Amino acid sequence: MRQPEPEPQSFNRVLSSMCTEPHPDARAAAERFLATNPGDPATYEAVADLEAQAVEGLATLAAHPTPSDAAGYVTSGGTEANVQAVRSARNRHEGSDAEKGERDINVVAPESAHFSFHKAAELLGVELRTVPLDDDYRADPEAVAAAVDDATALVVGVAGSTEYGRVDPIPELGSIADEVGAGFHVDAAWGGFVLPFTDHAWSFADAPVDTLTIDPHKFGQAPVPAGGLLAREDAALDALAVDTPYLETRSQATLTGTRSGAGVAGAVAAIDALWPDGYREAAERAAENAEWLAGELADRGYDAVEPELPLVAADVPESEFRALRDAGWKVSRTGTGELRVVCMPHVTRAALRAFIDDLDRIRR
Ligand code: 0PR
Repeated sequence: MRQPEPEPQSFNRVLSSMCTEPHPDARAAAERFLATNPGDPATYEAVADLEAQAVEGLATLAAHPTPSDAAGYVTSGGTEANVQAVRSARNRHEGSDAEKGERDINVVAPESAHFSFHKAAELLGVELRTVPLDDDYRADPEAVAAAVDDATALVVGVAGSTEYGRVDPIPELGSIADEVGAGFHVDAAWGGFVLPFTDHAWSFADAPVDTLTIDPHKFGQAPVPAGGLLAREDAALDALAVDTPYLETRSQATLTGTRSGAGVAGAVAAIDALWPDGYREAAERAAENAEWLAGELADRGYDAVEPELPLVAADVPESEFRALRDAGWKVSRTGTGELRVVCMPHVTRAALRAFIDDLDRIRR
């Protein structure tokens, strides 16, 4: 007998994810392009044109000086974008061609950097130097300055950290990278679609940013898979290109070969539908929800970390955390065990009220 189709994940009680319900236009666009491959642009021309639009849209969000000819592509996610940023910087680092393997190249990142940088370092044979944070979970510029040297190919700043939603001092980190001739990468994988509506300094306009990660499949409300890698100059992407003898196009800078045309089309449709007003509304609503939740948790005596971007962390005991999971809430924890709630667009005030009601019941 045929098994019933499994129900896809409902977002009702998902408070842990950095992904969200895609915009209906994005869902429809993704379905139309399911069988296309932007990795072969000479064959799949329509999706290749869409990818150029996606890059221009993302570059506009990230205040690239010339969005219409920004370099970049739609990746499979933030991990690929970060790996490629490290690879580009390694390949561009002075002397790296002649001396590969004979000299150690390093990447300096704050401890808050996403684990994709650890994957990158291992894959690419570079040393990852992680640097302690200040007492508000941001990169400490003095510690970064102490860690860099002339073998530093890349300095990383995080604009919207995975655990606490913090924005590193991006301009200061950019200056440090500049001083040692290193590249500078900003990971705005999650933060990139809310930061344009804040006064944080994070973008190409705010610092000497060489490459930047900004993912449509997170706050951009695009279907998975759609990450984004942007570069200030073509040279950053050229450093990734390999020859592709049997394709009509002569080279490929992406990490994967065949890629998701659905991801590309979905990203364009989401940006078309939501930039800027829809994203602004989503960002403002998320910020209000995060403030509200942090306040409710603090009122109940929990040690809640003041949200900077819409992400709330609070010291909730293990037993209560378990009981919330048992009640069906998808919540996660920081490395040090704090409850972590990501106020994505699908997270409504009503859902957060129900969550707090369940917490009150558990505490009784
Ligand atoms: N950079 C940042 C700042 C991120 O937060 C993430 C993902 C990435 C890069 C990597 O992006 P991809 O997953 O698209 O490759 N952050 C994770 C996520 O939400 C972390 C995570 C995973 C958090 C599971 C909670 C959780 O339950 O996918």
